[in-house]
Amino acid sequence: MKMILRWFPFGDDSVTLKEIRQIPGVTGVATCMPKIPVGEVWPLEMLESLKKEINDAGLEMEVIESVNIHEDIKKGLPSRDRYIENYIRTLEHLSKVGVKVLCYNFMPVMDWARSDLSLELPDGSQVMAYRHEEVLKMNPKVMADVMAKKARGYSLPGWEPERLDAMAKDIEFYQNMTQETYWENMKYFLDTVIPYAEQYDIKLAIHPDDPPWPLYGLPKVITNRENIRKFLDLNKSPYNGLTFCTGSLGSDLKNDLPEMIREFGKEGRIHFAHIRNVKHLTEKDFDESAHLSSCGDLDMFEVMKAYDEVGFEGYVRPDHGRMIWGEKARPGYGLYDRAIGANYLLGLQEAISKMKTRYK
Ligand code: DNO
Ligand code: MN
Repeated sequence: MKMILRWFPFGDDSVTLKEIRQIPGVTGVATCMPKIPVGEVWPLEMLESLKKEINDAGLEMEVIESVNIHEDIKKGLPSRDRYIENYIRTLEHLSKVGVKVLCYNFMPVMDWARSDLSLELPDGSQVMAYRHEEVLKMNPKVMADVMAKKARGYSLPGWEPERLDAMAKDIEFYQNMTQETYWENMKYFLDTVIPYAEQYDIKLAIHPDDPPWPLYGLPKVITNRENIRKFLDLNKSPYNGLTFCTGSLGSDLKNDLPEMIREFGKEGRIHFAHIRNVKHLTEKDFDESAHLSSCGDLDMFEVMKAYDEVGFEGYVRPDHGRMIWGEKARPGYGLYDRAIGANYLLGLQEAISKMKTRYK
């Protein structure tokens, strides 16, 4: 497996490429183009200069996380064809700069949800946290109504009424759509794009929904073994694969992660592994924790052993870390805890593979 770290370009990250290069065993980054509006083509020249910057720092740019999917594609609107065409052109450009894996998600309206981006634990570290009841109260539909009544022209930054209104309208749209239609829209996207992914030799790797259960009546599809099987069967090309995120899928304790890694990994459908741990307070309330097995509910030894068993040769990154040692960084994406995580995972991997070959 190739160990990489997520890195945000164009001065958007407090962590530098030079620092990433100094983490033992890390050979590249997963990066993105945050300035390009969703649905537009990523310009080749920008990708070329980004690749040069990353390569000059001694790192590889073989993974992109993410090229986001325009909402019209998820909604199945007639305008989706134009956005899918743009997606394909972006794929073509990515192939020209040697990208091998593209991570994306197919979550409606919003990416992952948390109630707290910086919850302080007794040891002084800060983590992202999820409290189900609080997240339910953040429902943009409800918030939009409350703001309309109370705002009188003022609003908190990021909670502007227009923004909430638009989100509320989107949510309503999906509430009137059956889950089956959502799956069909997904299939339409995959069947159009995957032949190009094959041609350009870029593996598509969908990220699971986070949390892996329904919120605000929105469809959630990449949540468990059964649904992932259904997703992989929508288009059976090996280029239609997974970003297997232990933190997202592990938020539902019913998911047997090592078993799922063995099943999908054996079939060559996992292209990118996100590894992080979660600690549950109740069935649906959890804190993101340090990577170590003893710090959370997930058994990282079993996770790494499952990857070893299936001969996983894809990319792996330590997912969200805690904020420690006074670091000020993007929540989940500080340097220190992710560096510790990467080396813990590499340590497990070394032990597992040497036990196998040296002490049969
Ligand atoms: C959380 C992260 C995600 C991921 C996006 C990919 O587990 O890995 O935010 O980056 O969902 O599109
Ligand atoms: Mn993840």
